[in-house]
Amino acid sequence: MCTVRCPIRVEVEDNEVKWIEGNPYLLGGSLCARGGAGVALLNDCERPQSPMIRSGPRGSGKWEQVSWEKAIQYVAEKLEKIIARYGARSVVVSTRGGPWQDLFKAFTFALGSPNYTNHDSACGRNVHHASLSVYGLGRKGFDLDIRNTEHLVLFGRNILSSLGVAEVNQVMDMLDRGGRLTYVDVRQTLTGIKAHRFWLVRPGTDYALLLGIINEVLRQGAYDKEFVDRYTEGFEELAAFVEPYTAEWAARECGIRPAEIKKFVEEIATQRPRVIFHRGWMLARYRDSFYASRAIHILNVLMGNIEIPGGQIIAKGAADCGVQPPRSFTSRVKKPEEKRADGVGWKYRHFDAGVGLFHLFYEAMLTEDPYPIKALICYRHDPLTCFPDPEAQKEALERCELLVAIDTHYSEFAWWSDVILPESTYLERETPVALKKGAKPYLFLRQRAVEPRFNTRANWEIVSMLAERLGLTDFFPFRRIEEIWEWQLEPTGYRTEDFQEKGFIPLTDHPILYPRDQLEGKFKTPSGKIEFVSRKLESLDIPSFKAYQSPSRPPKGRYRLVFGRAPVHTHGHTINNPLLNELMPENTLWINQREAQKLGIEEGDLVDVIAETVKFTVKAHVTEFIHPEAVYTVHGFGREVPYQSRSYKVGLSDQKLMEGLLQHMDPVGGGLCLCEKFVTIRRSPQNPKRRVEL
Ligand SMILES: Nc1nc2c(c(=O)[nH]1)N[C@H]1C(S)=C(S)[C@@H](COP(=O)(O)OP(=O)(O)OC[C@H]3O[C@@H](n4cnc5c(=O)[nH]c(N)nc54)[C@H](O)[C@@H]3O)O[C@H]1N2
Ligand SMILES: Nc1nc2c(c(=O)[nH]1)N[C@H]1C(S)=C(S)[C@@H](COP(=O)(O)OP(=O)(O)OC[C@H]3O[C@@H](n4cnc5c(=O)[nH]c(N)nc54)[C@H](O)[C@@H]3O)O[C@H]1N2
Ligand SMILES: [Mo]
Repeated sequence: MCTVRCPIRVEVEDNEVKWIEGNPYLLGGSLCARGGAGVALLNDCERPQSPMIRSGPRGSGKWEQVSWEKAIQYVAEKLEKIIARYGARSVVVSTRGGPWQDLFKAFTFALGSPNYTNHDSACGRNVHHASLSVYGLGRKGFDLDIRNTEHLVLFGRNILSSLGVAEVNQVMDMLDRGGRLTYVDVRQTLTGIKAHRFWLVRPGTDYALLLGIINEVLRQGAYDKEFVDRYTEGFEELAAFVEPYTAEWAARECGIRPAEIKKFVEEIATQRPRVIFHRGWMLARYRDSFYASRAIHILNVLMGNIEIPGGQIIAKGAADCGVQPPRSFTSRVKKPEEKRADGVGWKYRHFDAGVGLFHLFYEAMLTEDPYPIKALICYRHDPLTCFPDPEAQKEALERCELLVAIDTHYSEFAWWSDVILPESTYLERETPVALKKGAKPYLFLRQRAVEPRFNTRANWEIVSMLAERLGLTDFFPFRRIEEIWEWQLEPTGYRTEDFQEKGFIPLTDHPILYPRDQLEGKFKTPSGKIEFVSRKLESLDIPSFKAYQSPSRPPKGRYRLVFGRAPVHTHGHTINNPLLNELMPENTLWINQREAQKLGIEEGDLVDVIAETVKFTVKAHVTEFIHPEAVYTVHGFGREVPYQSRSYKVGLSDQKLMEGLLQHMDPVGGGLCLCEKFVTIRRSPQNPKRRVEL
């Protein structure tokens, strides 16, 4: 239902799911609406029920239902032809990241292609790269001990709506304990109304606010001098850089009061080191988000919140628990030495080459530079919903001879592709063993709760069939899940039965913290220290600090389009779920009251939201709790798959409005600047005429 993958416990009777709840040991039984709605996904007939091969032009909706043998044969033959003509490197495989990426990454390498990628340039890439530049550890390199913190500070991290159950539980416990919450957004949210302090800022000015806070922290001496002296590099340069960015200056830029920033810093001065500035994702969507994100990481370091309860705890792996890690599929293959077609690792040396940047493959498709890309396989990933400007994407996809979607739904990409390989839902399949890193690492896997309703297969079964047909059995000789589990688990000393009791295998019973006076070597930067001045960036002539540039204001009649999530939906793929659709069938356009008044728009009126060639008409939500420069909507709607009757053409699609943004990335962070679109708003002529009271 969502890539947070909250661990669940499922009750089954006669191959029917009767009850789904959060894992009692990890979540105390809690689950969100989406988790509970898994039952409706299972029995939903509006999902692909057998493999399908396109029989008309792309997107025409003409399909032939075929057997698995025929579908695998078709995909394999096409791949072989493409590989013979253009080389294995012309195949790109993308998945939604997460613990099972190992399987598909290994499959990509086994094919002989270096081009494995994922969704992240539209999600957390800037935050990830910023984290690497400061700590040498990626975005997931820390576990946040929110439960025990004194003060949680959130920049557009709408933690109670855009949620993971474990994190929500932690926040609620923290609030119950008397912890403080500060929330910064361009609109009010479910999280903001529980916060002690809510700052409504001008869109895109978080970097200014962060610089102002750093300036004030240094001015008040409200930082951990000992920690900074011992473990960091570049403090003098940081201090010199932030000098002009005073709290007064920042407050003006963001539209809040200067005294508020000072008071905030006075407060955290007494609470540190147990103060967490959440790294989030949202700050990855403006053109200076990489530097804003660095500023957040730097503030955490100034608080000295590393390796303490209530702070940021370096994520531990199996070795920290004295256990050998489970075997990975990538250990069975050699990574091809070829250059990546997205340029990451050679043309763009400052980016993490692990997954590269998906959107840059579109450029390679169009230009054939550095070489042609002819096949794209997407597993659990819907690029046409994930990336801006689907029409621009389709132009590039036209250059591909094979598009394969491995999905549980008709994604927008599946509908456009050549072959749909339907995966069994998470309730109907097993998954390989994975390791959850963190303060308390554990091993987990998924068991099949019920047998598949339709002619669908598990991810490992699909890989097994493809590997067999393509002669890649050295890489994937497995035919049964038990064989996979046993092979993976062998070095760990654990057995499959050990998952029975709790649904996971804890590798420790207490959080593991490194001694705070022995953190040398824990940061994987070139200097081994936390780098305020990044040696890697500087060696590539990229500055560690960037002068602030005020975001442009929208021209008259236009607004900055911002977006977010609703608690009951996951991106685009739950909109058609019968239960969740009932809870939230459509999205609306939030607009500031004064602006609405100028445009003659009242609550519930239909409004036209217009980009260049794209227009949507939806209901307006008029509120004083959104910045006048912004309009807001929930992402995922405006779908165009006719087989999904509940969601077909309902609501507006933010990504379709983002015309021209497909290659608009933060050049240093690699993230796409999804919040840099201005749209025109007007009251729709479709509204009934207003009666004039005489
Ligand atoms: N305009 C705009 N763009 C955005 C965002 C936004 O808010 N606005 N959000 C961004 C963010 S943060 C992210 S993370 C990305 C998300 O982008 P994606 O990762 O592409 O999105 P999802 O909808 O999570 O999942 C993609 C596909 O996985 C399928 N799926 C779900 N469960 C399973 C399963 O068990 N097996 C298989 N095989 N498939 C499954 C779904 O049906 C869906 O088609 O989008 C980004 N892009
Ligand atoms: N229910 C639900 N939960 C989810 C997901 C889901 O699809 N559904 N997806 C998961 C995923 S993949 C992700 S990445 C996370 C995302 O988690 P978040 O990043 O917390 O969530 P979003 O809802 O995308 O965006 C948060 C907020 O950013 C605000 N914003 C826009 N511009 C600015 C700005 O200039 N400054 C500030 N401070 N705020 C701004 C928006 O108004 C919005 O309220 O959620 C995860 N959890
Ligand atoms: Mo995301």
